[in-house]
Amino acid sequence: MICLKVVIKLGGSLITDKSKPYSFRKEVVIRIAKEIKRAIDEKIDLVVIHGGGSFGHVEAKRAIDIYGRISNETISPIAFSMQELNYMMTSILVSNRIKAVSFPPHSLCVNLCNIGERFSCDLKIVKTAIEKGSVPILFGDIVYGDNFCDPAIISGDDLALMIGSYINAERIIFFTDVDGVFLELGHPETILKEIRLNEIDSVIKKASIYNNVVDVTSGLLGKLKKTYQYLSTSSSIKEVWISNGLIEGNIYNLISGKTVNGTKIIP
Ligand code: IP8
Repeated sequence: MICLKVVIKLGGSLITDKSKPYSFRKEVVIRIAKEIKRAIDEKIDLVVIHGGGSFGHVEAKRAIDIYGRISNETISPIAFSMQELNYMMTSILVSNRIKAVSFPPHSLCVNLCNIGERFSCDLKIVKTAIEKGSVPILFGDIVYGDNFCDPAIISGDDLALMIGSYINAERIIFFTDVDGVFLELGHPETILKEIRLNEIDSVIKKASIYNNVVDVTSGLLGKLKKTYQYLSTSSSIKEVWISNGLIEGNIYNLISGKTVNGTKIIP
């Protein structure tokens, strides 16, 4: 029997409707839970991370509109919005007999304000939870600033890569609402099926020019950039995938070690 260690990130655009504040895609998440359950029954150690979608991002924008920046006053409303979303996610996983246990990142991580290593997270409990047979569930969150540092938003993308490296996962999978990374958006034929680590830089440059992207730290190009940082230092991670979680079967197949249409990034 195979025994894979896998980290998945369920993007906010997959589990919520980003065009409407506080709208949870319950039917999509129920289907996702069934696929997860089917995969982990095949003896897979899994960590689930989810994004903020129309919960955390809406609340973060509201907080910035009021206070002008992410400050200590904004911690409670942003953290609460994410815990509301996480409660709905965890409820559906648990009612599908997945042993999900939630670990809010604001109680594990702090913002260091360093340019290199921005966040410090104590992830030991996540490893312990896996060893005890649980499925840890975490989410993009707001975290306190260390000493005189301001709080900051830690994205689920960062957490997925950080936890994947920490637990020595073989596969990290980003499920979004698109099929993968395209050199040119709106041109399905430009999908990149496989990207090698040493090609990431040139892919980011080409894709930014084609798509007129200035900020490559967010979205799919941000995922590529972050993947580069983690993949170049982790020896366990063999594959990072970006795939469409709205397509039935993709979640089951990728968690259980199979391949699907999407973008695969390899060392
Ligand atoms: O959607 C953001 O997480 P992400 C979380 O993974 C908040 O970037 C609080 C906006």
